[in-house]
Amino acid sequence: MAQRPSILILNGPNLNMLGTREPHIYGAETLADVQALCLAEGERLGLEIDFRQSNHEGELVTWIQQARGVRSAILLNAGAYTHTSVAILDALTAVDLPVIEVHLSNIFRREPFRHHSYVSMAARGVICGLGSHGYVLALQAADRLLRAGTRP
Ligand code: CA2
Repeated sequence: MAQRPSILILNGPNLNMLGTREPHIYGAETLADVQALCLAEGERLGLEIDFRQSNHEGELVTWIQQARGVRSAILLNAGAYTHTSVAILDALTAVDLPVIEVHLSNIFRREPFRHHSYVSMAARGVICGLGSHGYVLALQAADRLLRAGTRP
């Protein structure tokens, strides 16, 4: 049987705190709940899911680099690094994979410093403001892109 496409889902700093504070912004689910949603949707779509979180910019960069030639697509919620990290942008640009950017909150309804994303420059699409359902939608979008065989 052919191998299933492998999707790397990366979560940046403080997303391990989901469900513990600020539920009015980020929802009441924990990151483990979001992971379970993604695994279920991956199963439904026939995708292998590798779901990770790190509070360290360099670790995220390393994981992105390691995805080259191994993964089929990357879903990324880079947390606050979204708005600051040229290093993550450079890694995403170099990896030559379709990238979908996800945010739980609608970053455009929040503070002005959240309105700019370095990640977006390397992303095929951006989903924000729909909570954990955004991850499910991003997986569906990745599946569709991969089936269409489009380039990053
Ligand atoms: O809306 C998103 O998904 C964000 O990427 C979340 C980041 C934020 O810096 C971005 O601007 C938008 C922050 C994640 C922090 O999550 C927490 C959850 C609960 C308690 C504390 C932090």
